[in-house]
Amino acid sequence: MRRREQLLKRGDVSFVRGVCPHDCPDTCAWEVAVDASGTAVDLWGAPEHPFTRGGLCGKVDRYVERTYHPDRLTRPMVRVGPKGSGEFKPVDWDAALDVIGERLSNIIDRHGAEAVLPFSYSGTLGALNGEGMAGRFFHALGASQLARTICAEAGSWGLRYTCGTTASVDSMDAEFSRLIVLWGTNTLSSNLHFWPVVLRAKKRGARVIVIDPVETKTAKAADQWIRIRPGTDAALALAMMHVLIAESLVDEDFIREGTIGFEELSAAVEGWTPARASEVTGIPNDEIVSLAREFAAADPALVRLNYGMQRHRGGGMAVRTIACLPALTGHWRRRGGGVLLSTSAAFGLDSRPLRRPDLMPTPTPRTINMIRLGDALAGDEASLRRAHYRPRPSDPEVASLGPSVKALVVYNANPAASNPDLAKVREGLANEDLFTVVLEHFQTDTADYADVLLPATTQLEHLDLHASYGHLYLSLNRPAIAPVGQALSNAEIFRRIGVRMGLDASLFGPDDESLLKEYLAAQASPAIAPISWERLQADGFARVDVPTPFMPFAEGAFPTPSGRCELYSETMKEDGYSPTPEFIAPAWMAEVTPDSLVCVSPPAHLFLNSTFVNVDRLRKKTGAPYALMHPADAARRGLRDEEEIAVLGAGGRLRMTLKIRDAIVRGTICIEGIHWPKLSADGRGVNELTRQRETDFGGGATFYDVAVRVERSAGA
Ligand SMILES: Nc1nc2c(c(=O)[nH]1)N[C@H]1C(S)=C(S)[C@@H](COP(=O)(O)OP(=O)(O)OC[C@H]3O[C@@H](n4cnc5c(=O)[nH]c(N)nc54)[C@H](O)[C@@H]3O)O[C@H]1N2
Ligand SMILES: Nc1nc2c(c(=O)[nH]1)N[C@H]1C(S)=C(S)[C@@H](COP(=O)(O)OP(=O)(O)OC[C@H]3O[C@@H](n4cnc5c(=O)[nH]c(N)nc54)[C@H](O)[C@@H]3O)O[C@H]1N2
Ligand code: SF4
Ligand SMILES: [Mo]
Repeated sequence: MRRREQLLKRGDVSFVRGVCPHDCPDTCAWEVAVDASGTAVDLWGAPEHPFTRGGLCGKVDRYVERTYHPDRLTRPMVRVGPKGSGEFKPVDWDAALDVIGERLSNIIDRHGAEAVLPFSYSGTLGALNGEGMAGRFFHALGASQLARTICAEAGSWGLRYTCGTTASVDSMDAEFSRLIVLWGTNTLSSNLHFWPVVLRAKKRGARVIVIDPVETKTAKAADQWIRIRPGTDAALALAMMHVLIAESLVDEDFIREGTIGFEELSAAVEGWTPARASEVTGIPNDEIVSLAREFAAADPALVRLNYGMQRHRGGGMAVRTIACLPALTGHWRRRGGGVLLSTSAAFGLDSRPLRRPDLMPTPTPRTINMIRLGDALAGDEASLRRAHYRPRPSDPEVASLGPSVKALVVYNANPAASNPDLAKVREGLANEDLFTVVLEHFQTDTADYADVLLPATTQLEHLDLHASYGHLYLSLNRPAIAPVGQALSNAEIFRRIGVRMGLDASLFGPDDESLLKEYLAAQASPAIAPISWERLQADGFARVDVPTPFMPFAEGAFPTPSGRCELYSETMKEDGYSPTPEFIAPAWMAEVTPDSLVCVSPPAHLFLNSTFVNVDRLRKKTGAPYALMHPADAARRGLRDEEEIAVLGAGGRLRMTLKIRDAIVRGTICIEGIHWPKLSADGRGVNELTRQRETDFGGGATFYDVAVRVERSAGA
């Protein structure tokens, strides 16, 4: 806090409370220092926030630098060069809105409103500038709906089938755990502020185990690293349950009162001996047995599971299987025990008052799965059919396909870097027939394909309200500075486009503050109802009103159809799945040949998805893209450390440097992301290698489930 004290002495600096907008579980509260000229000079984590505790991360520490970056988009622009060339000329807002209003209206007249597709994800998690106002606009328009599946669907469905909700425990209660299993998550990079909680638990004597194909920073800092083959987590969990049941390490009372389907589960895990799981996962037999025993003995154990194991064909079933573990051992009874994925459901926020789905026409417009953007834009019927959202095997094929996509409006997302099957995405975006509007801070790979490129404000410049998926605090972000250049908030941009298109201005509210106040006031959830706007303004954040400790399943009551933890789920059966846990082999297993490897591509420490890649200092520290490979795999191919290699996948060929380390499971390579293709030497990105294939539950993305080949680069 030296920075704060020094600035306080200057006297001409004021401090504005806000919150980090990024898609990160930590949702840090921050304070921005603004000088007399209205310029932000610094920012830091709010010291009084129980989860933030005064520190941001290495990325967001650079948020002021990113905000005033010389490449910031500051004026609306229209395309002058060929599609994808990134050549634009600045125009004023009126002219830009004229073009958008006219083109969208023409498209709707000729093809219907479903020909317009919004494309967005989590560039900001703000209630208003995320999907709040955009949702309202696209609902009123009757545009196609987008299934926002790129990140978290498989696991959410897996937990809901099993426990009825994703709201399970308070992340801060991990302090009271005796065994923390960090399963498919790189805490020190992607959930940094959970680490101090882990350390507090360690001080009380807890052990920490990381289950990951890669020896990440987190794995290095843990007591034990269990190296697992990608996509095989369900097999490990099945074998753990096999041991728990075979050795009578279960909590019979909890099973009787708090679960249904123990008999069926026992039958399902009977054949899953540790020896069989060892063959599938690559984890030694005795390591599996001792993990199960240690899990049972810990009083209590917590599985902090995140997204790593979800990005595979069987990702949903993997999470569903792991979620059964604490019900067998009764860990839910004790503070700090259970399975924790996301805390957001505990907020009980109702997004409808902002997004207004009631404005949609009937029948409701079709829904397109975002991970199939490439298919959605391809223009042929078979591809469009595949792009329709069908999250479960029981979902029938759609009867009517609807029109081809003629207009795409992208905000809070960078699909030309972050979507699977980039070649197909680029091909779709390059179609001269497609009218594309992009709202952005920077000229990303996606922005290069825009017909109209609009400058959006950053979190320093607009008002918003934030829930969190990593803790239990609701936060208000107050604007600290005036918009940079002519940037406008997403909310204001959609308000203006809506009015231009002849929608009733009163639909979009008088201003952002009134909308957010109304939204908060409309919340019926008992967790939110006691939190007033005034309190958020004064304090910046407030804990949702749930009990401390938050242990919703402690008595064995779960919000499932049976009211219990469903080891056997009738709903799953109806939806077309096995009602009991099972191992669904990852897609790569059927594809690997003797010379191929499976490729995982988790986030780089200093990037936030594709954000911050253009902040020079962070990109230089991260270095150019590289692939991590086990020494045995490298030796077989005659490859040397630090040499140039080519990685070949379904959608193309990437050049990068090879790093040979004994820090990854054999048969796997790891390429951290998400670098901007346009800033990489070969103009290509890691998602050239990934495919438009859904997870078992919820139609999620399978980024870490691809087979690739690696060879010495021809250019080397
Ligand atoms: N610094 C930083 N933080 C971030 C992000 C970022 O880009 N950068 N992104 C944010 C977002 S949007 C998200 S969704 C989260 C994601 O953060 P996490 O939940 O941590 O998930 P991932 O980073 O996808 O993967 C975590 C780990 O899972 C491993 N893994 C891959 N496949 C498997 C598998 O089959 N089984 C197991 N057990 N492990 C596997 C990877 O090697 C990786 O180390 O992080 C958020 N936080
Ligand atoms: N290979 C591989 N691919 C992945 C992943 C992986 O692990 N491996 N992770 C996947 C996951 S989990 C996710 S969540 C996705 C996310 O992938 P991306 O779409 O790359 O997400 P972000 O980088 O968070 O944000 C996207 C854009 O939103 C913009 N933005 C931020 N705030 C605002 C705003 O207020 N207004 C407007 N108009 N724009 C704003 C930012 O400038 C940024 O360019 O990537 C997925 N892709
Ligand atoms: S990205 Fe995550 S860790 Fe970094 S400041 Fe934002 S919320 Fe905190
Ligand atoms: Mo994500």
